[in-house]
Amino acid sequence: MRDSNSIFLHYITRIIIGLCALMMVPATSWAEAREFDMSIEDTRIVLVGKRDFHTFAFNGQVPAPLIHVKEGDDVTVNVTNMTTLPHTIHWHGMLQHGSWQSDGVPHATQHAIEPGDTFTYKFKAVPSGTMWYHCHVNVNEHVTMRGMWGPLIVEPKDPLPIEKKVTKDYILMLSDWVSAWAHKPGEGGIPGDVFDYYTINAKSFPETQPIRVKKGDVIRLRIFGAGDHVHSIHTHGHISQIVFKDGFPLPNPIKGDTVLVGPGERYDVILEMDNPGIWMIHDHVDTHTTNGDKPDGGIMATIEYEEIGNDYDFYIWKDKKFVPDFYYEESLKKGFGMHNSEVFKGEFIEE
Ligand SMILES: [Cu+2]
Repeated sequence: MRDSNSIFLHYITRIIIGLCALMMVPATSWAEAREFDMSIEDTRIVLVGKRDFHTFAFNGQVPAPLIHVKEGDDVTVNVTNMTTLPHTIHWHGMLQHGSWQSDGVPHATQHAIEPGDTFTYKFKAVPSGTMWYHCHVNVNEHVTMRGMWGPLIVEPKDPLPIEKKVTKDYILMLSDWVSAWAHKPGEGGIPGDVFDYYTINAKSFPETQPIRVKKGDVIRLRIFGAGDHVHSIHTHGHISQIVFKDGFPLPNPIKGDTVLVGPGERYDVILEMDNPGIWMIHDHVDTHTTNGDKPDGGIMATIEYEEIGNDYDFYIWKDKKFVPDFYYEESLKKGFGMHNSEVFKGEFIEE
């Protein structure tokens, strides 16, 4: 015969088991299956002024659409090649455990996707962090100066305390261009090339945009080396704290005022907006701040505080038309999925 204690224990045990089962629900439902369709299109984009470029653009935009998923998601991407040259997509940073044939490398993991064909990539979004995707065919041309790159942000299951403080999130993809090849698709990107245009998200100053903040914001700059050169990104008036390298948290974040970003690398830099003003953020490789042979161009922008405004007669962007989402800040707020952005859309080129 059971005494009242053992009956009590029996029920308590069942309640605990029940609670544990409930707590496991979020663990299993965190990751989801997501499927996206993407095309590659011959697309004309303008870097600055009249400097246009023939690109092979993902969904007709440079940079490519934001793909924003959760750590552990099962991602499927159907890629249709509408250009006249072969391409692939390499998911840069994804470990591809058990899915090496989705790594996107011609002659190693797949046949390149021929014009008119569709290829399906399937992989688990692991690890989390600031990742990206790019073509892996003739990378010297297709990645360097045909705009075949975009951000892949994998949201971590357990964000760091400092990430939770971030109020504004921005993506800056740095790239370098050789205008001699602008209208020669299928050629270029060779040793000896003279690089003469430098861009943030495929625009050169003054056609870049200000980063608009207010005092108290904590901003995260996700900086990508998407091109062929090394960039030294200097921010005036603030401490740049490098928190992640290639998506991985640094055991001891590095403080500085410049961040050196090499080809393929990503750095997540977190800055406290504690100094109202108008501040430069620019490449300190000085020749990267030119357009062609003219100074005051390339990789330059400003941080503008709401409290300060922009109505100063000395300020070059006094009357500038503000274009939201230039740093994907709106796309990043849209939740998980693939987000095209009108800001980066080029013009379809009929072949
Ligand atoms: Cu390609």
